[in-house]
Amino acid sequence: MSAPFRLMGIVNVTPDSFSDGGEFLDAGAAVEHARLLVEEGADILDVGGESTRPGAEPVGEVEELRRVLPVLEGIAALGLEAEVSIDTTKASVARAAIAAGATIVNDVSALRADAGMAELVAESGVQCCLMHMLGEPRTMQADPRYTDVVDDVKAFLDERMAFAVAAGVEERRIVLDPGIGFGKTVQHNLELLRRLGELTQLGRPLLVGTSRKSFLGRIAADVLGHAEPEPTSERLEGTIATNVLAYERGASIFRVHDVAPLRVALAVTAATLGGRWTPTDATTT
Ligand code: HH2
Repeated sequence: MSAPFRLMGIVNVTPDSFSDGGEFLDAGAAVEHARLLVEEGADILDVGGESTRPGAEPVGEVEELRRVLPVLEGIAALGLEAEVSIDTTKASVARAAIAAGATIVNDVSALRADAGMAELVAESGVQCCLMHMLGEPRTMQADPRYTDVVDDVKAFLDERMAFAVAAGVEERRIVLDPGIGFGKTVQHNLELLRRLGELTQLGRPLLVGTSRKSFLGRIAADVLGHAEPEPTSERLEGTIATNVLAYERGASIFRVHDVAPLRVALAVTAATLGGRWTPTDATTT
């Protein structure tokens, strides 16, 4: 039986991503990283050429294409057993990525940033992830406020889904994402995870991205008695805890940097919640 969840491995081709900026800027290194992620069990590779970390400056279309296209082409040439997703808010970048084999558009603006994006997704028949973000990356962490963060995010996702469907995107191709860390305080992130089940009422698969995010570094530092947030390399425990919880509350796609440990953690969670475990190799007991 195939796993009841999908792992989306992160391939950032940026100089400034919050956790792995600059590591895979070279196309060859990024493609090799993608290959390793698939070997570890990634079902989807999410390729992005523009950082969306808090305070990040926007990247122009030419530069974004220069970063991601050789990587997308390199991944396609390897013929990996994974779907490819393009993490972009620009229709031109998404179009080129689709031509290079991407089958998912991961738009953190939920089709708001580029007037041409909805039409592109509709006509190309790709899947599309609609994510909640309050404000824009440059300013989103400046005092975000909600009436009720879960109700507000839910209403937003419902509205964006209706927008996408009205633009001709088939509902069955839409995935929804509460946008952990995008215009949210630590409390907002925790509340969204605690009540994630409420978002399943929207009737679409839920994607979550908590991997190595700063709220995990802040909680870990508090526990350990450190003054500064734990570095991104030390946030695996929090990443596992939040993804396990999100699975239990109905999420099915997990956007992560560390595919291998998350695959094991989620497989154990799924087996525990299901009350049974069927070994892949029948000789194992
Ligand atoms: N988070 C990031 C980027 N893209 N897409 C979705 N759907 N959901 C997320 O939570 C999400 C996302 C930020 O993480 P990362 O790519 O590691 O960092 P950066 O934006 O700095 O490149």
